Amino acid sequence: MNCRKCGKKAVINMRQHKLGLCEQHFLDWIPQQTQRFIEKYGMFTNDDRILVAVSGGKDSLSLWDVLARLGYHADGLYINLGIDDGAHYSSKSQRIAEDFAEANKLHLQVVAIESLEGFTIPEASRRTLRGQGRPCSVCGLTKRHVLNRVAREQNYDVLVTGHNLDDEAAVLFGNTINWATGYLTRQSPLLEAKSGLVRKAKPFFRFYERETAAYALLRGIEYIYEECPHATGATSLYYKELLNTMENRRPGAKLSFLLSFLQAKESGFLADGDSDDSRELRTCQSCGQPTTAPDTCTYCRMWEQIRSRQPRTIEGRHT
Ligand code: Q46
Ligand code: ZN
Ligand code: ZN
Repeated sequence: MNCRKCGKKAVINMRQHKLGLCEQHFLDWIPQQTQRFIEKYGMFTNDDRILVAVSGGKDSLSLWDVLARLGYHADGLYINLGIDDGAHYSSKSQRIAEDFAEANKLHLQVVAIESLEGFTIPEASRRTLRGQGRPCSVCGLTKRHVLNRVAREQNYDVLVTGHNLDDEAAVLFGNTINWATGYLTRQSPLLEAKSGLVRKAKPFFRFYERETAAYALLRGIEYIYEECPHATGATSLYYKELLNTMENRRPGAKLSFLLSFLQAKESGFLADGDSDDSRELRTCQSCGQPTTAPDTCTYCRMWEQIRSRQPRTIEGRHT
């Protein structure tokens, strides 16, 4: 296939768009499309201060690169989770994020969970029954809390994440087969700010994972190839595989699954009654973040409990 713009040999063929592009035109196409999505969904403007959640992976670094190329004021936040047994996932991804920021003269701040709360995520996970031995539940809650807290305390207008179409379609698939209507109502490329929760946007939500990977590769962006070691066996990876099988049979299946859902939602498919957004938000007495709990938020209660417990042994007993 040849590039649709210049006729040179295409380096990427996007079957869902029936579009082939050469390197140069692909590297122009990604920012152009990103800008189109930002405007179409009213995500942010040039006047906004943007905080990018940077993990050191291809999606977040490509997103940060694209936003900088488009002239947005975008700073990065890297959260060190302390996942360092074996593959040194955290130290490696932090080094990659820092090198990227330095090379591109971008501002990156680093928050280490161990310095903030006294334990790394794996240590914390061993001290709680939450997540049944897997650290992802502790990790997810902690990341969401810290991202919102930093964005809010430092007056950022919007928090952006590098979620791509494969991520979004997998989440949608999981929520659909479980008919998790509360989550379905909230699944959106843009969540407006409300009661202490900052605005959240996902400017890459319409790009396939292979497109963000190709962008990082062609732009020469160094990123961490390895997944977090705790992602192995995650249900979301299984959903991604299923969706890829569908995509191979019918190019564009993932994109149409997500876009049709967003359209259906727009036209009132999920009535307001299905939303748990109407729950009243109060202020956590300990950290000042919004919560539906009457006094202390789930995050503060979880870390309080983690600090007061002894680690579990392999057999699950307390030492
Ligand atoms: S939640 Fe789980 Fe991820 Fe945290 S422990 Fe690793 S896999 S990083 S997106
Ligand atoms: Zn071309
Ligand atoms: Zn709290």
